[in-house]
Amino acid sequence: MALETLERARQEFLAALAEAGSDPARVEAVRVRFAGRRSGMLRDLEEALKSLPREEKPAYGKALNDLKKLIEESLTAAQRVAEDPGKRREAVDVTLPGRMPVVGAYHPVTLVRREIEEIFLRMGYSVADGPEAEDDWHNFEALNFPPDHPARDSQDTFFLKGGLLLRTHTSPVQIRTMEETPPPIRVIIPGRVYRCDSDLRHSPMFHQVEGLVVDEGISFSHLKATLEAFVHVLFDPRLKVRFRPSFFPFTEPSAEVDITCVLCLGKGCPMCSGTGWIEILGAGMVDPRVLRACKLDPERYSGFAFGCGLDRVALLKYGLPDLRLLFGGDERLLRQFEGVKR
Ligand code: 2NM
Repeated sequence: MALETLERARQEFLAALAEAGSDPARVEAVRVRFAGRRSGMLRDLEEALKSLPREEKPAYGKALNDLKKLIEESLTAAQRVAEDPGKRREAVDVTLPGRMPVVGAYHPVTLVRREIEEIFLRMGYSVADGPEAEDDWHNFEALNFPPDHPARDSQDTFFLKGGLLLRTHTSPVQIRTMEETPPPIRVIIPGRVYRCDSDLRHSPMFHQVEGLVVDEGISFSHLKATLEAFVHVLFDPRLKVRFRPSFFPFTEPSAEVDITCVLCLGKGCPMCSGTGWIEILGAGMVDPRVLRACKLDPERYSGFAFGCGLDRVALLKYGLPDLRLLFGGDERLLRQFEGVKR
């Protein structure tokens, strides 16, 4: 019976002390209530010892001593913490495992952009960038787009208030480069571009990387060798590169560039629609009219340029089935690229 009283007192004390937290006044109130010299609970419990039957005294006395010790030590610790909250740090269990930080992953488009940047940096190019909101001159006019070209229609291009538009390719940065820096020019320009186009294969925002070389004596063979080297480093040295005649307003001659299908190595498969080839680049010799628009003398200088969709390259390189995976923001896609560095 008496021992139960001690146990109840012990629980009452621990609850009160926990309640008091590290507030000095409340810790002091707990001390007075339980360990106060004149009217504390310990004093009453000591008093009760005297009136116990002799045979109960030893057990009660021992339990009472234990309780006294617990109360005194707990109060001392609580008072220390209350005086200086910094001491609470002493109670931290340093052997507990830490909380793991959430580690991010590079987006596949970032990975291929950086890989392509490295390849061209090693070939002596610089990486340039420019505004995504462009004017008509840099996006169309200087690139020799005729006034009635369909790309200049609001069906295809996002026009902004104030006469600007969202660039439809990164070529305006090439124009700015030619306007601002004298040859020799060797640059690549990665970046976001925008077209009014949205279906399974097209996103209104996508990524491009374009390249430009301008110097005296630059020929189509420089272009071929450059793109072949690029494709061999980026994908596979076994790939063949094929140039098909094409047309762009800003290059003459122009070509569409195919590579051997990276999946079947030319045998023919669903990815290349059985042809064994995949189109990945557009390219050509910079049109003399474009050079002239940038105040460069086409009699002295010639250049080549090329452009490539980064998103498609990312799908090809990482074997992803669908463009929408790149822009869906699904963490489960990104987690598959954890630890992939570039
Ligand atoms: C392409 C394909 C072919 C290109 C041309 C120029 C410039 F500014 F020099 F005229 N920049 N980019 C170009 C040429 C881009 O992308 C498919």
